[in-house]
Amino acid sequence: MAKQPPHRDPAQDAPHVGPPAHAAAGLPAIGHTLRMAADQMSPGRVLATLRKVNQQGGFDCPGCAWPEPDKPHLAEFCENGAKAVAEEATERRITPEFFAAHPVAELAERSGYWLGQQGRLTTPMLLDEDATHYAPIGWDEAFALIAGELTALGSPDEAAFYTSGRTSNEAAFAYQLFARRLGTNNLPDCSNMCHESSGSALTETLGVGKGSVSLKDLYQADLIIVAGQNPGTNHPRMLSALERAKRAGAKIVSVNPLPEAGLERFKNPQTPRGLVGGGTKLTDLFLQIRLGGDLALFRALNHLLLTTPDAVDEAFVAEHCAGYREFAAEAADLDRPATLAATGLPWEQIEGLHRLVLSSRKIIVCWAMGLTQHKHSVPTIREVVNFLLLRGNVGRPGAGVCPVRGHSNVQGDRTMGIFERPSTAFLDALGKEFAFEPPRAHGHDTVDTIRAMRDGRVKVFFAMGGNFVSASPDTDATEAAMRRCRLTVHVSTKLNRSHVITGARALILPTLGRTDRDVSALGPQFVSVEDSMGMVHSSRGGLRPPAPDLLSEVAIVSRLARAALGPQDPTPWEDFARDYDLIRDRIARVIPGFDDFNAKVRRPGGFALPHAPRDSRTFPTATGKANFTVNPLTAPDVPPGRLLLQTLRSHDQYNTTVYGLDDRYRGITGGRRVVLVNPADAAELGLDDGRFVDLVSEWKDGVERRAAHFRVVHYPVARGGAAAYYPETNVLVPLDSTADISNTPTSKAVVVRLEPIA
Ligand SMILES: Nc1nc2c(c(=O)[nH]1)N[C@H]1C(S)=C(S)[C@@H](COP(=O)(O)OP(=O)(O)OC[C@H]3O[C@@H](n4cnc5c(=O)[nH]c(N)nc54)[C@H](O)[C@@H]3O)O[C@H]1N2
Ligand SMILES: Nc1nc2c(c(=O)[nH]1)N[C@H]1C(S)=C(S)[C@@H](COP(=O)(O)OP(=O)(O)OC[C@H]3O[C@@H](n4cnc5c(=O)[nH]c(N)nc54)[C@H](O)[C@@H]3O)O[C@H]1N2
Ligand SMILES: [Mo]
Repeated sequence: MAKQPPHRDPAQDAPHVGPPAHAAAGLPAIGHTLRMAADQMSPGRVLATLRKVNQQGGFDCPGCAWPEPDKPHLAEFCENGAKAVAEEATERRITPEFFAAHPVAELAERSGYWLGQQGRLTTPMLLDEDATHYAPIGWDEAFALIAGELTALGSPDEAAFYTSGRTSNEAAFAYQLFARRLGTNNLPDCSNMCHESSGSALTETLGVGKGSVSLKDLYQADLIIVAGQNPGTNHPRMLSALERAKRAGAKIVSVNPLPEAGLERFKNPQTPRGLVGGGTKLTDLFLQIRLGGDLALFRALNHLLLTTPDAVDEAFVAEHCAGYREFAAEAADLDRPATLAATGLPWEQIEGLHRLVLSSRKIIVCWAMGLTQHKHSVPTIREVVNFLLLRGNVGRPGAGVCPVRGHSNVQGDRTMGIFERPSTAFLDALGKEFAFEPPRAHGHDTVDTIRAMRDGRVKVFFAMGGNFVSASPDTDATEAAMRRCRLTVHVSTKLNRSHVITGARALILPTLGRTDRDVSALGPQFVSVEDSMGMVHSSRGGLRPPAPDLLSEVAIVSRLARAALGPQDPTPWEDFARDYDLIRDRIARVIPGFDDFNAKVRRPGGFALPHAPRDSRTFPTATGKANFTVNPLTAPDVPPGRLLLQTLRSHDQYNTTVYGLDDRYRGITGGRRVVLVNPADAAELGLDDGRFVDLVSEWKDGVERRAAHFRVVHYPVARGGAAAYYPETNVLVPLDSTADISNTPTSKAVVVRLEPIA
């Protein structure tokens, strides 16, 4: 088994701890942005690039999926978006000489940070069987090699096609078509580890697995509850929207085990007040909930609403909802001690929120990974839906569900059919358009793909972007599974760990990113993306690509499809690669809401996809109504002497891409191997601040999972919980510890013991 990269290189990882910040952005963010960008690019390129982020006619920020306002600010990007752009637009290059100089075994010992710092990939590279180094390979040879391996499989289901959420709509549509023409629904994606719990809960209850609000709704809301999300770091532009809502009179409640600086106060760098003044206080009520306590909180709120006269919108419930009677019967009782234990909140705070709810006509609940990565995530989000339905807060202005998506096009990829469990309607439409019979059996999601590779049932692993071995749970198990494959292939912009933990043979196929100019034989092409609020718009990169013969993702899929499916396949792959309009014409015919796609996508600002609950209060569920559900109280069970660990993001990373070693708002600099522990818990465990510990995860399979050498930081996290960064801690997340129904790894709930290092 591959050794994990060095546990601690004192020069690289020596965390310093200062006081956490109480406000986000402001002047320091601007300075930080420019320094990071200048590190990767010349000043002219910095300006040329940042000027085009999120502007009409420019490119979609490869950072998060937060929507652009109608009239984008001249600098409609944020510190962290700028880092994402700089990471991609860097002028550093990885050439064949780099691979000749570094054996793969050596690269596997390097940190992910180091790998990412080497620059953009420029040449297709092959690691042949028993070779020690990657060597250059031509594009045609590479496609022939993959086609050969695919053809040799006993069944197309022995291949899996992963997608990370940056892939454009056009590339995603072509990619899923290729997989299905080949004959498999094995289309795992990063969403399986991300908002799958939201999709599952929302599809069952509302009939659409996406958010129901637009930016305009946020500006009109009376109350916005932000639960399990750290927008100051992960969706910084959301703070501008919250600020605007706040100034229009909204109250904001944050529900989080950590006091996150961005939610406390926001210094908008686009306004004079934000640059030199005190900024805007955002949070009116902070509920410092225990990890996994949200189901208990929303159940308690629902109980209070049900027992308050006139609190329920009875007309809405009668006309639009099903399952109310069963739900109300179950929620009539409240186990107050269990609620207090699960939430860790004083009862008065829950009552305080109840009062705020009663005085608010229009309510929005926003959430992200703090709600989706628990064993009971689907019931938790269903209970959030119950809460909103009770007072008719779905399908009218200023109200609704707002799962805040992660990757910039993760929502669009799913809309395009990147899903291991596609609907019958989708497959029927796809089959009709392309005159074939798509496979009907469900495919593997991310966790099942790992199991299948481990068991030898999947032999070819192909990834459209992402960093599968570092993003997936149970790093050692996942790496062992990858190594069992016949062939692993990565279409990537940057080098990462998944390229050096390989199957018997491996390919790296370099590709264009969002910022790069994409010119086909026909001329300049553009792509499209869908944001977290269902707006679709175009994205056009403007930079000279890092190497002359880089292919776009669309071109890679098209040429691979031709090689693997043969000349007899009637799909016009060559035309698709030349002219993305032709792909969009097909999307328009297969996917609802995309009619007239080519015209609508050219409108400034793009267009909104239909959303039945939002648009017409109709609910395409099994009952034809919005469904109340019964969700018994459950909360994580942590044995004495143990803590529940959540794995989260620092301010200087984008998922597995580490930009730097600081987490500015949390006061941590110069290192990432830290574990945040409440001082009272630390005292009970006898752990002084500054002590070094190993994190050891305890799971019922008895396997010891250990992440070595973390500095204990006394930090105001909710009691009983701890926090440390992903991906260093993925080694601790057991493969089989997943959410019920959605099968999402429980990245926010890992039982650990902290073993002091002598
Ligand atoms: N700069 C930057 N931007 C990003 C990303 C990035 O890595 N860097 N990643 C992108 C992606 S793919 C995603 S999915 C999003 C992720 O966005 P977030 O979900 O904000 O990311 P996390 O860092 O995982 O933070 C989880 C938050 O939930 C809280 N939390 C954890 N457990 C619980 C719980 O049980 N209950 C409650 N109420 N809160 C809890 C944590 O304290 C933390 O504040 O961001 C996207 N944007
Ligand atoms: N423990 C723990 N694990 C987690 C999470 C957690 O909170 N805790 N979060 C989960 C979540 S929410 C997510 S979304 C996943 C993320 O999982 P992934 O999406 O698989 O991981 P990323 O780190 O975003 O992928 C980064 C790589 O994508 C490639 N890339 C970047 N841009 C492009 C592009 O335009 N095209 C192509 N082809 N490649 C590109 C680069 O090579 C880069 O190295 O991780 C999950 N894993
Ligand atoms: Mo995500």
